[in-house]
Amino acid sequence: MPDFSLTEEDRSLQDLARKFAKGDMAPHAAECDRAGRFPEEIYRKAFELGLMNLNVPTEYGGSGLTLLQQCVIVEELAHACAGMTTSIIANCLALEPILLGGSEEQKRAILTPFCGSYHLASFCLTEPAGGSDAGAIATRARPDGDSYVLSGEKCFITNGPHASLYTVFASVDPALKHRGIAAFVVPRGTPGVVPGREEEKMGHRASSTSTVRFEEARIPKGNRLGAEGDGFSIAMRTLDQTRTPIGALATGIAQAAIDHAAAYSLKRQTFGKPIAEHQAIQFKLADMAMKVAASRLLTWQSAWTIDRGERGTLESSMAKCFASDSAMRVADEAIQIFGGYGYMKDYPVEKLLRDAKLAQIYEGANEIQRIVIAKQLLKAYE
Ligand code: COS
Repeated sequence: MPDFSLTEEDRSLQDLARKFAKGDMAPHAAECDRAGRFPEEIYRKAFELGLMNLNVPTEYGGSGLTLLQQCVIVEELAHACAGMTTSIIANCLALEPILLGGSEEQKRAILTPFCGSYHLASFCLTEPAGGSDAGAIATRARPDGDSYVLSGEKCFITNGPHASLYTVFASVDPALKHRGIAAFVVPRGTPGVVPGREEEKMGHRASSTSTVRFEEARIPKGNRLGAEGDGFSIAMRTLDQTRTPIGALATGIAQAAIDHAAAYSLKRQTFGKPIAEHQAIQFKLADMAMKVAASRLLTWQSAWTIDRGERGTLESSMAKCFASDSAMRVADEAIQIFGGYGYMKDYPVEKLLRDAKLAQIYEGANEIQRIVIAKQLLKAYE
């Protein structure tokens, strides 16, 4: 049975993240949500505190944290604002392909200067005609002498307009399907790299999302990660690593929903007593608490599995899928406990529902997670 008690170091990281979340993120969460403002000053501070490049080893200038430590931090940040958290952890997603597929020389040359000061990076896999079917991407990488020429369009790219580095997945040979995909590092200044307009989103409005177009963008062959056909495997292994923190993000949203709803239920009176004394409310709070505890356990179990060196494909999909489905239910019940007030923007719970929704969609829709889970499960019975 794994022991999930946090070490002193884990606890001090949790404290650091909690203080930053409460002091710097939470006071601006409603305003950024309403205005769709990208609070760069908060992201800079996250970088200065070592809360940004969490997965990058210290030898390349990152924070070098275990996945469990990353999850502990992400839950705290998401408790304050899931949108800001998405922008803060997008670097982990974008840099993971370099950690998994890059040579030692590439890691030193790319990660060390990147992590040395505040920079954002974007992971470019999804395309307008292909999100879930990642093996069918249409962006082309045409070899030409010492270069590749990239053409195509990526969409729903977190931090797209603000990134100084993109990790891009493109097909060198569409006939080979997923085996023809390669992964590349593309610096922002490359001619032909064109970030599109910011999307207007339902939630996560403090994060920025756009298309990124590659119009005959020429990049040196040395910017390819791994061999030509390694791209799909690099993308899948990246997502194995990064879906677990999405479980943590969803857990943070759900914990915030309980905290708001429980506090409100003790204050709000109906039929001559606080609504917390009505069983209808108690049953809701109890179900919400069980969902959050189970989400956190699945998330920590997945992180623990991956920290032990296992791939964690099954565990990360379970954590991401269960925690995000649970966050939707818990946020919904929090609104119900607030009644009409919960539907109003003056109260914090409607934002939680809008934010929870994205966790069911990004980093692989929950339908994809269920396919992955079923495939892994059935393997044991073959
Ligand atoms: N790690 C390493 N390799 C993996 C893998 C993993 N987790 N999952 C699959 N692969 C490999 C398989 O072993 C197989 O290898 P071979 O070339 O030796 O045959 C190959 O990848 C294809 O696997 P599979 O047949 O399972 O691929 P499918 O196209 O059927 O499905 C899914 C793959 C649906 C799981 C994948 O496309 C996916 O995760 N889609 C969602 C993408 C996503 O999350 N997008 C969000 C982007 S970030 S916002």
